[in-house]
Amino acid sequence: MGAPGLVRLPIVKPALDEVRRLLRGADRTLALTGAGVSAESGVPTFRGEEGLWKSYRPEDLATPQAFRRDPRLVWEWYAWRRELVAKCAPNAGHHALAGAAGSGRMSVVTQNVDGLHERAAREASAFSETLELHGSLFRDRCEGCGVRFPARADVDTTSEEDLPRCPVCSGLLRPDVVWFGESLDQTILNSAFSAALEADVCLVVGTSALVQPAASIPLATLEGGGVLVEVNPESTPLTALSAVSVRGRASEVLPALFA
Ligand code: BV8
Ligand code: ZN
Repeated sequence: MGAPGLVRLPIVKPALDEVRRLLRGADRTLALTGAGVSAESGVPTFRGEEGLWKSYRPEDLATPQAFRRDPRLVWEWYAWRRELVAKCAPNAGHHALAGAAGSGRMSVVTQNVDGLHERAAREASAFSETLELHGSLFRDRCEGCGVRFPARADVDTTSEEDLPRCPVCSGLLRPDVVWFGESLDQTILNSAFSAALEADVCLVVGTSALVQPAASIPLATLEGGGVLVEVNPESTPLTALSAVSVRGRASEVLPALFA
């Protein structure tokens, strides 16, 4: 008789029950998400094994200096990401959050620029506006006059002369995302912090909690007397501050939490 096969203990179950209890008791919940919530949709994370930053360094591409130095290279990276993300779809994690947000008891703040939370909300025909802290891959903005446009599908990055130009002032267009060293939209940031301050639970999903000021938003929930719950296969600087930290993937854990 061979040794009994190793049974995969449901180590997550007690944690899930505790999180469900916290969510049921919460009048207001804020979900803060990062690239990990989109990992199972096929969108590469930033710092993971196959991370976006592996092939490029943030200093080289996601900064205004990089864009001034080599707008063609920066546009090439964003055009590649836009094409890749356009083929991705929201996963069960996005849909679970969209459903919970549709009930009006949760708001979603994301660091992601992939638009997948918005798409999940539209598919759920749940009106729940996602606060996009770092902008959107699918909008362009004029470097000159600041006017914004829905992103054009194909960006010609053959040469600097071919890069997209503003029809209003002929200024160079750029992706409407927040680069390192750039300030976030103050209105969006204030809304995120006040939602966190009022939240009974801040559900932190799929972020390495390294990028500021986004990583400080959950601390406002603690200041307001609320608790943190984390969903991440790995630990992060917020793990020690979390009432529960579920070691799991967003597309499995979130549906289980809101089932
Ligand atoms: C600012 C848009 C004020 C672009 C992004 C020196 C000079 C200037 C600024 C600074 C400085 N030193 C520090 C700063 C602040 C800087 C910063 O935070 N730097 C860090 C790196 C130390 N922040 C800024 O510059 C911000 N602006 O501070 O303005 C100012 C102004 C002038 C001068 C001084 C200050 C602007 C930051 C915004 C940058 N833009 N994105 C683009 O996308 O191209 S940030 C980028 O990183 C993405 O938005 C991404 O979302 C974000 C954070 O990464 P994560 O989402 O956490 O992703 P990551 O890969 O790291 O982690 C994934 C996680 O998921 C992991 O934990 C993994 O375990 C987990 N996971 C994996 N699979 C799953 C999963 N979880 C669940 N389920 C799974 N299946
Ligand atoms: Zn313009």
